[in-house]
Formats: sequence, structure tokens, C-alpha cells
Amino acid sequence: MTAPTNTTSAEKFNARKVFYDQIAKQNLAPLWERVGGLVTRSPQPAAQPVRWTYSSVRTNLLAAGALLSAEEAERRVLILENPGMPGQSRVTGSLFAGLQLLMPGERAHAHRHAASALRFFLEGSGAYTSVDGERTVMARGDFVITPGWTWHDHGNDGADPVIWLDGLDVPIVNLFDASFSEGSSAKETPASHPAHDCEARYGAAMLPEGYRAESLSSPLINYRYARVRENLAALHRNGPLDTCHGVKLRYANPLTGGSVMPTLSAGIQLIPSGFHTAPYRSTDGTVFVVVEGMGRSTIGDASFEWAENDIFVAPNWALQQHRADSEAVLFSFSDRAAQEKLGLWREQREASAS
Ligand code: GTQ
Repeated sequence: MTAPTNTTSAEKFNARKVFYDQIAKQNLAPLWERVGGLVTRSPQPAAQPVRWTYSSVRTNLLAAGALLSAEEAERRVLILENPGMPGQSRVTGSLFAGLQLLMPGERAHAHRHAASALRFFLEGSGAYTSVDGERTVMARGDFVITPGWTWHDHGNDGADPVIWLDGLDVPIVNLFDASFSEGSSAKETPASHPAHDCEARYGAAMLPEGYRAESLSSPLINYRYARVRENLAALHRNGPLDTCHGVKLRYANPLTGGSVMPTLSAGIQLIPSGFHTAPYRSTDGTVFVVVEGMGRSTIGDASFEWAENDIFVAPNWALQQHRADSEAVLFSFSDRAAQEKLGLWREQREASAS
């Protein structure tokens, strides 16, 4: 064998290119050309920091309400689509988010899917979600879950439009190509439990004698804001404040202390008026909803102001800092639960950019 001699870099480049084109026809590719983009030194999310003001989304949602009924739409939802991933129906790389509108008297018929869903209720009254035959009436700030493969339908028995945020793990389910869904011939799931039954059974740090968990998700379908808000206020009084989060509570499965659903985690935090949170980042791209107050956040290179019901995204591993101009409450959700199970989740407190 003789070693190639006197080959110029142009000749080398061309020979390699010919080789790569040739092997591509045999479904082969050179790792050495791609490894930098495949195994990155740190997360490189396509998702960008972005904020939606509620007033603009609400205006568009009501316009959609005039254009088509909930029946026609099946789910009348405007997708919050991250501008870093146009056309992909994703708010972060792994999450779907949208705002759903039901006009007075409207119903969104029963269906179920492999994807897990959560709701954060923003506006109106008299609306319910039913999960596997148990209804829960939703009030502002309530956090409601519909675990994967549970039948669910929604209705608005109130006098005004109702709007809530939906969060789903659809991109995760689709990454695994494990999506199933089906509609029901019944518009509503037949009632199998009295309304709010789960709150008496599982919602008071007690469990029915003999109860054995059969699900990977929380048996509690509604975490009510009234209670959460009181607890945030008490913890603010009692202290101490967390430098990165203010006062932050995680929604927990009361049986395990773990996340409410296997893929999705959610939390809620109070940031006192004038408080600046210390720089923080974590590997879970996070969707925030402003429940109360006004303030501003710096997320990576972006900075935005926010007020009640605005929604914003902190992409994976982007530095985040929040400042409340008046006492603020922020709801947030992410895929942290999935990342923890896979051994991927990391956080960095009081982080500095690098
Ligand atoms: O309410 O069941 O935003 O199935 C997307 C898919 C809401 C729902 C969404 C859904 C739902």
C-alpha cells in the first residue's frame, strides 16, 4: 500500500464529497461530518424566548369564536407556536400549548388520546372539564389535569366566554411515534363519579383505606387556586424566599410526591413586589403564565414586560431572571418530569452565561 502523496486540500475535499454522495445512496453517512451538531456541548434549542400578550391572543380567539363553533372545530384552540419552529405546533421542542375558547352553552365532545394534557383556567365561570366520568368545575387559576388515555370533554354552562390554557406532551408522544386517539359516540362521558369526588378522596393529605394507585398520574384532577394562593401567601409571610424563584410550589401527585403526570411537571410561584430573582436555568424549556401582577423577565438575550394572563417561554438552558413590579404569581409547566425519569434534567442556580 502506498500512502497518497501530494494531494491538495481541494482534491481531498472533492474525493470526500464524491465518497459521501456515493454512500448516501446506500443509506450511510459520515459521523465525523455531523458529530458537532448531534452531540452538542450544551442544549441548543430551536425554541426562542417569546411572549404573547393576553389581550392580543384573546382578541384573535374571540374572532375565531365568531368564525366557527366549538362543534365544528372539535377543540377551538389557537396554538401558541414558537417562532423558532414555524409550522410545528410546538411552544418548546417537546411541548404543545394553546388557548381554548368555549362560548356560553358550547361543548367540546369527549375524546381521548395517548398524550397527557393540563389546563390552566384563565377567564370566565361555569365551565367544567370531565375526566373519565368525573366533572370538575373550573375557576380562575385552577390547574386541571387530563392524564393520557382518559376520556375528557369540556362544557361552558356559564353566561360568558371561557378561556383556558392547554399544555400537552404531543411532541414527546410523536417523537416516540406512540400516538393513539379516539372519539366517543357519546358527546359527554357518562358520569361515573359525583363532581369533585376526587378532592374528598385524595385532596386532603389522606387516602381512602385500601386504595392502590393504578395510574402513573395524580388521582386529583383539579388543584384549586384559592387554596394554592393562600399557601403562597403564608409561605411568603413565613419565609425564607428562594433567591431564584421567590416562593415556589410544585404540583405533586399526593400518592407519590412526584409529578402530576409522567411527562409533565407544573409549579406556581409568588414573586414579591420589587424582588429580582437570581439568574437560573434548567434543561426543561418552560411555559409561564402570569396569574397576578406585573413585571419583566430577561430570558437569554430577550427581555419582555408582562401583565396578567400573558404567556411567555423560557427555552431550555436559557438564563432566566424575573422581576416583579407588583406582587406577582406565575404558573409554569414543562417536561421536567420526563427528563428526570430519563436522567437528563439539570439545573444551574445563580448561573452565569457561558
Ligand atoms: O381539550 O382535549 O389544545 O385534545 C389540543 C388537543 C386541547 C383537548 C388541545 C386536545 C385538547
